[in-house]
Parts: sequence; structure tokens; C-alpha cells
Amino acid sequence: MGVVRNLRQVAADDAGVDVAFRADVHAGLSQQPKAIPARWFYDATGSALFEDITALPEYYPTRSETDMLTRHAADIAAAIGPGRAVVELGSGSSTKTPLLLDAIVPAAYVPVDISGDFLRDSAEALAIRFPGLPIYPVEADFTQRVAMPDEIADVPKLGFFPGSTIGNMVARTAIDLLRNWRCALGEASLLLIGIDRIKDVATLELAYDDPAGVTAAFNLNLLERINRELGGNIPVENFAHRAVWDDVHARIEMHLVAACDIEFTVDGRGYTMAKGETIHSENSHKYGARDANLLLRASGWTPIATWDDADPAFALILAEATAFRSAP
Ligand code: AVJ
Repeated sequence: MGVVRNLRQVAADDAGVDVAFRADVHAGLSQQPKAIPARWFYDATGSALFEDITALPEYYPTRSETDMLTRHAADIAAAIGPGRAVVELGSGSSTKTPLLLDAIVPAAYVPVDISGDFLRDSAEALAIRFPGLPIYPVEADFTQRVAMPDEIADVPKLGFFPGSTIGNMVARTAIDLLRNWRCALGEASLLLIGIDRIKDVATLELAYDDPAGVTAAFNLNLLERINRELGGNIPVENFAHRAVWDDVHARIEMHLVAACDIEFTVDGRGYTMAKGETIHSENSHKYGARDANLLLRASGWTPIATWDDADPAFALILAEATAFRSAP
């Protein structure tokens, strides 16, 4: 049985999460246009719906990435080398992790996730699957600064950031996050990151607006969560799911569209929306080959290998922490 030692870095208990959720919802509904951060999708219902999304035929990112992790396992392992502590950002249910841990010879596994429950369950499952592998779960918000466990202070790190989660961030926030992680992982570190590619609009829009309506349910659950947790009375049935490609920002935008004029309260605070007005609930940025490399270089990471031969296209990029040196 592997070692599992917990490290908790969220000051927030359940009440704390509630405070941040409440503040984001009121701020987002008070601004014009209305917007709520996509991170609030993931309560228990939202996390389960996202798992369902990954099984949809239209939602290709999970399949494409898993396919490449499987087919190129030997190549990826050769490029990474043995003896690294694998630090996974937003590990969630850690479904892709065994593919990586099987391929390389890891020194330790450090899942970082804000959901303590998810973290403990998946750490326990991995401890059984990889006996002898030290596992140090860190309960923390990976978008904030995260301290690494003392046990891996002298071990070279491999950041693992699959799923194109980086796509949820606008460029400025994405670069802040990648720079922070370069600092947290250290000079000799590597990063294996999944980034979704720009492709034809039909494929992109179908991936975020599936005919079975699972993504619609995932989007609408945000409103139900507000009603459940923040004492809202939002008439969810009067909202529709919309997913559209924005070519200027190279991203899929998800919105919750008011089907008629709507009034509701959250916590007793009143809001009105005119028919057709939307709440912007998610960005999912896509990157071409040069764009993705630029994003990494701008953040202090030098791309050293790319795997992107799945169809529909999705990129797995291996980058190394850029050494500070004089450059022309
Ligand atoms: C988990 C953020 C990568 O943007 O593709 C899936 C979330 N939203 N369908 C994505 C999501 C709608 C997903 N990420």
C-alpha cells in the first residue's frame, strides 16, 4: 500500500466556499453583461454531469487526449524520464492519471484539488493500484499559490495539467497561472499539458451543445445550484443553454439565455433580465500550434515535444521550465 498523507491548504471549509460562491454570484449578476465564473459548475451534480459529458460521442477532448496518452505512452515516458514527482493540477477523479503513472517511473504522486472528498477517494484508489508509490494529496485551489509537500522538496517535478482546463482561463489569467506553477514546481521541472486545438466550427459547437442535452443540463445546473445553496428563486425553466464559437477570442462561449423577461431574487437581492439577455457562464479557449507554444513561452515554459495526431485534434504538449539566461 502506498503512503497517503494529506496536506490541506484551503482556509475555506464548506462555509468558506459558500462565501466565495455567494460573492461571485452577486458580483457577476450585478455587472453588465452578466457573467459567473465557470469554476462554480462543479458541485456534486455538476461534477457528475461533467463525467457524463466526457462519455458523449460529440465531446471529443477526453477521447482524443486519452487516445494519445495510450498510443504515445512509450514516447512520452522517454521524453519525461524516470524519478519525477507527478503533480496533477485539478486532479478531480484522476481518470487519466493511471495512464501516465503506468507509462513513466514516478517517484511520487501529488494530486492537487479543491474538493477534499474527490481527492481522498481518488488517492485511495490510486494507492491500491500503485502500491509503493508515495501519494501526497494537497487540498488546495490550484488557481492560487500552492506550496509543495516537504517530502518532495528535492525531487524533480512533472506538472500534469490534462483536459484543456487551461482553456477556461482568458490569456492573462492562464499566463498568471502557468507562471505561478513554474515557480511552485521549480527550475528543473517539466509540464505535460493538454490543450484543445482550433478546428471546424461544427465540431466545436456540437461538442458543447450535444443533442442529448447533457451539456445543457450541466450549464443549467449552475442556476439550480444558486437556488439550492444561496436561497435563490431563479425560474430555471425560463432559461436556455447556448454554446457559440467566438472567432475573435478563439473560444467556445457558453451562456444561459433568458427566454422571456425574468425577475428573481438570490438571498433576497432582486435581479431582472430582459428576454434574450444572457449570463455568460464559461469560456473554453482553443489554440493553434503557434498560439499554444506562445502561451507557454510567455509563461516561462519552453515546449520540447508535442503529440497532436488524434482526430478530432487535441494537443498534449511537454514543456520544460525555461532557464533564466540572456536573450537577444
Ligand atoms: C473541463 C473545462 C475542460 O471546457 O471543455 C465541457 C468543461 N464545459 N463541456 C471544457 C466543459 C462544457 C471542459 N473543461
